[in-house]
This record gives sequence, C-alpha cells and structure tokens, in this order.
Amino acid sequence: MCAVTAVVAAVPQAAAQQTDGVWMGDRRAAWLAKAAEAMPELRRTERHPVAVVRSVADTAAFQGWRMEYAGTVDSLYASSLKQRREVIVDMGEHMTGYFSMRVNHTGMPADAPIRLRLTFAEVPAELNTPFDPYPGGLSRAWLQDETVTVMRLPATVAIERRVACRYVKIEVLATSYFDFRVDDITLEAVTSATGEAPQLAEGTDPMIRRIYDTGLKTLSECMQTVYEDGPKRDQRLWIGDLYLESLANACSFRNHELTRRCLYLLAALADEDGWLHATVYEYPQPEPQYNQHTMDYSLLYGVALLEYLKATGDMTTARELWPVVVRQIEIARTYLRDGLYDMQKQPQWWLVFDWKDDLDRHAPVQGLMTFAVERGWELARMVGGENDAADWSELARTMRKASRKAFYDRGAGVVVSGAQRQVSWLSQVWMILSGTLSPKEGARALAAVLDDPAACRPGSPYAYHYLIEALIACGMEERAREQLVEYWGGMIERGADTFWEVYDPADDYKSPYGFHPVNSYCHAWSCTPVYFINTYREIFQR
Ligand code: RAM
Repeated sequence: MCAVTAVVAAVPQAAAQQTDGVWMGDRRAAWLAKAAEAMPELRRTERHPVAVVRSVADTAAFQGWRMEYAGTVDSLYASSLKQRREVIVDMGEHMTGYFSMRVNHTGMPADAPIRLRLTFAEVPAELNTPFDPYPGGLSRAWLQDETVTVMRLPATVAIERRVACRYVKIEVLATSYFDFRVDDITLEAVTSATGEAPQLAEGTDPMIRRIYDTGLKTLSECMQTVYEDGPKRDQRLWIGDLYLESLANACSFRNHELTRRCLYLLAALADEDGWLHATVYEYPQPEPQYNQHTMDYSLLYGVALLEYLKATGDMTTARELWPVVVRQIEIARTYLRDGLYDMQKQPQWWLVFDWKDDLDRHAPVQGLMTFAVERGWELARMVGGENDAADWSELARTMRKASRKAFYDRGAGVVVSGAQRQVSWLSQVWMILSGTLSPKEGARALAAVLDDPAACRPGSPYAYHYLIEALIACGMEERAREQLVEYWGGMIERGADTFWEVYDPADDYKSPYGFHPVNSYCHAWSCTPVYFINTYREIFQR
C-alpha cells in the first residue's frame, strides 16, 4: 500500500456519531433553536420614488437600454394615469422591500374595475425585454411583474411579494370611462444590516470608493433574515454566498449574529449522513433543498466557520459546529483516490465554481479541497479538535503532491485540467490558494493565463473573488488592484447600482438561465470588494 492510499484509508470517525440513524440527530433541535434565537430584526425604511423616467434604446448602454429623466413625481401624481397608459418611476437606488401606492378617480366615480400591471426592475432591460413566451430555465415567476385588479376606488394597491428594484413600471391594462391617477408610491425597504462600515482612507481612488459603496449596498440588500444570494432571486441561503458575504460583513457592518444564524441553520439541516445541503429555505419552516449537494460548497462551510471564529472569538459556536466541518472532510475524502479527487463520483456540472459550463473543474475542486483541509486543520488547532484532524496536515501534503503530478505542467509553468489539458484562470487560482504552487510559481502561472486569450476566463464575480485572493497570495498586488478596478469598475461604468450575479465584459446578455432578465442584478457573491478594500488597505486604499 503506498503512502497516499494509507492517508486516504485512515478516515477519522470521531465526529460521525449517529442518533436514530441521523447524524448528530440529538443536537439538531438545539442547533435549529440557536438559529432561531439569532434571527435578526429587519430595519424598515419608507422610501419614495425620486423621478419619472423613460427608457431609451442605446446600443452603448448595458444590455441596450438606459433611463432618462422624464419629469417629477409630483407631476405624475397630479396627472391622469389613464391618459399616460404607462409610466416608469425611479426609486433613486436599488431597494428591497414591499411596494404600495394609492389609486383614486379624478372626478366621475369608478363604474368598473381597472387592471394594472406593475413591473419591478433592477436594471433597465428588465422593463424592455418581452417576458413571454418565456425562454428561461428557471421559473417564469421570478420575473417581477404583477397584475392587479382594483375593484373599488379609492384603493391602496399593495404587492404581497417582496420585490427588489430600482425602477417600477405601471401599465394600464384595462379601464373604463372614468379617469384616475396614482400617488403615494411607497417602498418599505428592508434589510438586517445595521452596522456602520468603516470609512476609506483619504486619498483612496475615486473608482475604488464607488466600488466600495456599491459593494456595501449589494451586501446590505442581501442581508435579510439570512444571507440571501440575491433579493430578487433566489432569496435564500447558499453556502458559497454565505462564505463571501460573511467575509465582507466581518469587516464592514459586523452583524455577526447573522453569520451565526446561517451557520447553525445549515448544520441543523444537513442530510442524515451529515452532508450539508448547498442551500436551505427558511419558510414555511426551515428546510433544506433536499439532495442539493455540491462538494465545493460543503467544503467552504469550514472555512466560513474559521473566519467567523477569527472575527468574533465565539469559541462556543465554533466548538459546537466543529463536528460539521469534520463530517464534510470525511465525506469529501471518500471521493479521493490516491490523493486525487475522483471526478467520476459526482457530475462535474454540479460543482459550482463559476457560471462557466466549459470550465474543467478537476484541478479547481482538487485545489479547493486541499485549501479546505488546510484551513480545517487551522480551525482544529483553535477549537481543540486536533484528534479529529490528526492526519489532515499530512492529507493536504499528499493532495498537493498528487496535484503537482497530475496538473502542473512544469515546462509551460501552468496548471492544466482534464483530458483536454484545459488551461483556465481558476485552475491556477485554486492551485495557488491550496499552496500547491509556490507564490513564485503561482505568479508565473497567473501572468501566463492573464495574458493568454485562449485560456478559459472566469465568468462571474464569484470566480473573480478567488482570482483576486490568489493574485494577492502570490504577491501580484498591482494586478489584483487592476483586476478589481477593471472588473467591478466595469459594472459601475455600465450603470450598476449593485453588483451582478453574472458579468462578462464581452457579453452583456450572458445568462446561466437562458434569459438575461432573470439574472440577479444584486447578488451577494459580488460584494467582496468590501472585503478586499478593507482587508488589504495598502493595496486598495491609496
Ligand atoms: C444560484 C444562486 C447562488 C449560487 C447557486 C449555486 O442559483 O443564485 O448565488 O450559489 O446558484
């Protein structure tokens, strides 16, 4: 038996306790109760539109549309909506919350119901792209258009669903002889972000300031009763998003209770073997999305717990949840063969990493698992879990050795992945973050791919986060700054109020769901410039 196999065979069992066939069955109720105790209060603010705007087709604008000022809100309130037929109001900034408005006749009483359509949009193209026939891959109902029938006037029209928007379009679909108008358009905005984020140093580059403010806005919109992935869609907790949001929160709003709530919620809702579900729901009661596992996300849970502990010193939570981390590594180890992650065991399309179908995920998952084992070992030492993790350090070494053999093309100085020997940015990134490449090798590899148009590039801000981290890890601070400004600044230049789920500078219409209006345009995993700008002040605050 070679040394590599010996490491793999020695799976620690310390945390794998079963109660009634359910892993940690006796603790789950207490974990759920802790999640409930940490439920944050939502801060509610009444907001009103700032202007009437109109859509302008413009090939130079993001997705071909921009908004132009078209009048005051008072002028809208003073005029007939029936005659306008449709109007768009601008809320002034992205908001998440509950919409209402008043409708009243202007003279003759209402002799019939009226029907209106309200459409809530994060970006202009959502108001200018026909939704039907719906070509998208996710539910059509995520699109925020609502038809309301008003039977009697005066009336307050309140939309039950929580919406996320910058713009609201009101269209008159059906009416009768009488005239009517609207007023008191209100959005009760909600967020659980309450802390004050640090101010940036004087002299910070203006674009970095804008990126910081937009990142904070993105994060606060996603901070609700969990860290949501996006307030428009999916409005739920995913582990990968939680990790990045909690990093950004820890150095800005510092609402650590929300992180604690999410960590307990995920733990309590793991499957019966203790494998975390990638995503969970809060309503009508906490429940996981059953069978939804992605190994990269379950491994990142431990890294999120480690960062939470570092930020808070909350040893009680870290110790209680430590077995969850052990369990994720145990499960991931069953995928290892000779120190290499076995891609045959899980369909690779369901390893998240990026919105990029053509990304070969073998080197990335190998690197991410090594990184998680390494960070897990750091956590073990902090919580006194060394016995559970006795061989993790050796395991990480073994994996790195196997990785170098399988993935590192020493001659070319780059990491390759898969049968086609794909060269991607993310393969380099994860081999750097796992410590498989030395900083010098990493810098050489990244310099090579960044300048190689044939290399597989990242397709989402989620992937870019890890790129920036890797650039910093191998001393490429200038490139890190450049990439951050170019990528997130690119969204701002295209008009972003909040950062998007997907951004490809070469393709405004890119959508993982086959229809760009259903993308989320305020997406948690894009908020991490907040983390970089605060954590690496010497790079970003000058
Ligand atoms: C999307 C979510 C989220 C991501 C998962 C994998 O639907 O919006 O951000 O974590 O998929």
